[in-house]
Amino acid sequence: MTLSIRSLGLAAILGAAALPAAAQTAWDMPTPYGDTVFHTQNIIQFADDVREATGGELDITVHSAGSLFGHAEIKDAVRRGLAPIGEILLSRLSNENPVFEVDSIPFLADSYADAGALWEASRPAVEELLAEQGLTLLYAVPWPGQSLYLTEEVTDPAALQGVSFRAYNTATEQLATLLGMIPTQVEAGDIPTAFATGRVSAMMTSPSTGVSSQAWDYTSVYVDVQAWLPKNVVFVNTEAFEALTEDQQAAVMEAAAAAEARGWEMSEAETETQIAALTENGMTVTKPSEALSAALAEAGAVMAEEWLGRAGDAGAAILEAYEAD
Ligand code: PCA
Repeated sequence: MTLSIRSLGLAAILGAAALPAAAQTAWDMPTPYGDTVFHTQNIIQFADDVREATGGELDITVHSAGSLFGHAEIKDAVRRGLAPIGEILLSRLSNENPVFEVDSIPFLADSYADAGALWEASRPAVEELLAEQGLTLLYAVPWPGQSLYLTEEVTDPAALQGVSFRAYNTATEQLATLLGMIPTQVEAGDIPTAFATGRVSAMMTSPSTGVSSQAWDYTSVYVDVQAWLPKNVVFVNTEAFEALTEDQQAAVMEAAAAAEARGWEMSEAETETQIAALTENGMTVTKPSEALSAALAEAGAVMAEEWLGRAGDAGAAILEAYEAD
């Protein structure tokens, strides 16, 4: 008797387990920046939204801070299907096409309104170039404006001559060179070590990255220029995306649109709070001198012209659409 009840229970459990379960998909998502960075927090929310909207059918695991693939490998990893989805700094692809770099030209779009207009003007071209590689763009979110971190106050731009400068893409390398500095590429996560070991002694980045890398430990002056707002992009391997059900695809697109809107708001809100955090931690927050502003503006103008030369008709079309906005 006992035995038969037990068998019955077992049969019920086995029966339940044998029910056709909804297809479960698990996606690993490599990202370059650390967990405390607002981009990463936004992505974690995106993954939660997707999980909820699909009733747990699509489960995205975020691997932050380059822990699954390094920043330089993420795009190709997703293109080759080694990871179905990922995030990078868009302008890191400038060696493939100058169109990817338009958001890193100093002073071309240095407010959220302008950065939004520039993204609207450049998004179709970016989308198309990624699509050619089997990648589907999901969304883009800008970093707060890029400002100068120095070990001492500089009013005369001549004082920058020979300073070793931390770069994160070719545009920041070019800017450093135009100002007479010596650029070295350093990933965001390696900034503290690069300063501590004397490899670099100046950088231009957002207040967000200044705070996440504790810039007050190795620089003392923040010069608030907010010269450009470079974007991170999130994209998916198109084949992996198309393997999802239609409902799942719609859920991903909806969560992506929400993440884009939320990310732009987070970014803008961070600008002030993270500058305040730099002050609280003892940094001197200053405005650039007239001479320094002029030197930066001149470098920006040189870069804009040089970029247009490289980007040709595609570049001109983006600038035209941007200016028409
Ligand atoms: N932080 C990233 C890119 C731009 C930014 O604000 C970095 O410094 O690497």
